[in-house]
Amino acid sequence: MKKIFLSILTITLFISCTKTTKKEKKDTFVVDNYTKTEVDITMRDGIKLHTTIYSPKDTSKEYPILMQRTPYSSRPYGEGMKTKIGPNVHLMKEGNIVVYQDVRGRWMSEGVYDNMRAYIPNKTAKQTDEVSDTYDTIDWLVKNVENNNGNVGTWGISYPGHYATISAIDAHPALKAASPQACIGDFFFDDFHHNGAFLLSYFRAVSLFGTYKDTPTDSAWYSFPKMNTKDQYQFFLDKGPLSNLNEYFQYEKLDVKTVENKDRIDDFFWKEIVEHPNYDEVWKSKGIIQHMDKVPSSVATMIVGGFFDAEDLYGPFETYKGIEKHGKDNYNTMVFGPWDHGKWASSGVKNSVGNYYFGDSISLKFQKEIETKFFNHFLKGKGDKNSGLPEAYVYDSGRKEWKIYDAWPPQNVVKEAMFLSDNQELTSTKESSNAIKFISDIKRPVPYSEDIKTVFTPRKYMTDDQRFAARRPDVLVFETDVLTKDYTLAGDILAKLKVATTGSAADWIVKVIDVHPSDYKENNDKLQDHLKMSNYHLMVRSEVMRGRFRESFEHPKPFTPNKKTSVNIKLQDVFHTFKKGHKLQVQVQSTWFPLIDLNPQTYVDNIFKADEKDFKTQTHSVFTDSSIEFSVLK
Ligand code: PG9
Repeated sequence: MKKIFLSILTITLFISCTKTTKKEKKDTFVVDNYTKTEVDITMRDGIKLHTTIYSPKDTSKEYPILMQRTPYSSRPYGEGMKTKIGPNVHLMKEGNIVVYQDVRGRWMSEGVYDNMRAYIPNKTAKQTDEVSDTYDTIDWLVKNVENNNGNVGTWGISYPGHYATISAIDAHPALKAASPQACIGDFFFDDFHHNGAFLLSYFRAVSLFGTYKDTPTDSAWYSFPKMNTKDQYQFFLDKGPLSNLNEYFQYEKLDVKTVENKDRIDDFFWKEIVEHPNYDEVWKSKGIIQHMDKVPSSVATMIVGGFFDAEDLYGPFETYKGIEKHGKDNYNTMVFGPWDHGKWASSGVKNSVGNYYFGDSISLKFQKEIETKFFNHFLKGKGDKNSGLPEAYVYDSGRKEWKIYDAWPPQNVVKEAMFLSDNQELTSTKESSNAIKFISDIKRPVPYSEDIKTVFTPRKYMTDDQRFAARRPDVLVFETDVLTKDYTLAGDILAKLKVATTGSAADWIVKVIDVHPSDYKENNDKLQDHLKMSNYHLMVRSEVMRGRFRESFEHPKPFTPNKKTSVNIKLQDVFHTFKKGHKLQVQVQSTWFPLIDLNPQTYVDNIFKADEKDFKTQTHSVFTDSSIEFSVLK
């Protein structure tokens, strides 16, 4: 017995030592193979941007420069080194010069930060923006970094993805490849707003970008409002009007104790959000999609996104489509997989979004066979259009398989309408134009998630089971019969609602759901305990339209009470096969809390300044000549 115990102990010790050695080995690759230098590169206006350069120790050959510009820091500064550098481990191990830069006004860089700093066309010699900062940085790098081969690539996810898009505008001639990934296109349609509704679920993230700093710093100068609860639904319901959140943006009162001046705001980003509720020049000037005509054909682009990305969907789709539209001679491709925000960079084998499992090694395959190939072709290889990569590499989230197309959306897509008919039916023909009514109770708004939690940014809800909502009287449900054959959506979805309200303001939310059969069994270890995949109502796509913006995001207007009114909502592209035996379901509702803020349901000029008295429960109607126009793959 004793011998057996000792041998088990020996084996256990051996395994743990091996693991430690293996883990330590993996984590020292950068230290073993790269040197790190930090420089402050001077921009044309004299501001210095802190730049960290990882160069291969093997100086017998030349390497491209892979650069990421970020507001999230190039840490570690000084002694330490990152354990992973570059877009993925393959590019790290093959050897590239990898550069990280703190953008103007962030972390160790000088200057004043501006969220989504507006691009200035035809700048004077001393005018600067992120395009000129990128140009000046690349110019310095190719002239000063040893062993570089004169070719530069940029990449980044989310905000860094936005700066990768920026890099391609009026690009430096050394820039040969850019991969904007989950790239922010416009803060009125990405992240903080969706079609004018404020993402209340981003409440804690505001301070990340709205706290002033006037000197370079290697440690965080901002802090986050303390909610002191795990129940964000109740927290925000109790808070009431958005103006009650101002007190969280008075720096010395981030942990709210007493409130002197209810309306004082120190956070410059919260101030911007509050003072600019409409799509005015402030937001317009910061949107980058309008400048996709300034991406020269000398820069190859690969736009990457996740079909279930809760943060940035508008950005990557519109960036790809914008370059397609203007850059007829550009090499411009897209990759969209079954991912949430940035998951394609994960080293994990199992690919799930929330409760829903898509398969193994999906991210790893992308990193090895697509992303690495893209950069090597344009930075080390021939650099012509024969990259061997497809125009569109997209994952059918219903069939759970990759497909390639020579255009996105695919050419063999047709628009097909389904009508929101009586008896909770989705029908291919308009049956009537009756009004289906529901009470939109601002004291009991529809939750966007069943989970009791507080988020920094929303994520998991994108594939959450929607049965909890389907069983509420203020969520209208419409569905097909059980499908007798596969039905594939490939492209955007346009909800053409005919609605009315007893009030003068309302939000409209549309969700497209894949209802799985009751005998569906693919349970997985990510599934929350109270759920089973049997009859799972998978949310495939969802979107909100703040009704005041139905005709114009710049010039909002009230509803006339009880008047039938058209509200169109564009839902971002999907690629999903509703398989035979499943049903396609559409849900329509008017609150989605606290993903988005509560609409007072009476018209006020600025919801961020609404009072308690403005919030009223109303009765809304959806008419059965409302339709949903799908992009159907034939
Ligand atoms: N787009 C993401 C984000 C922006 C702003 C706040 C929080 C998240 C991102 O950059 O990850």
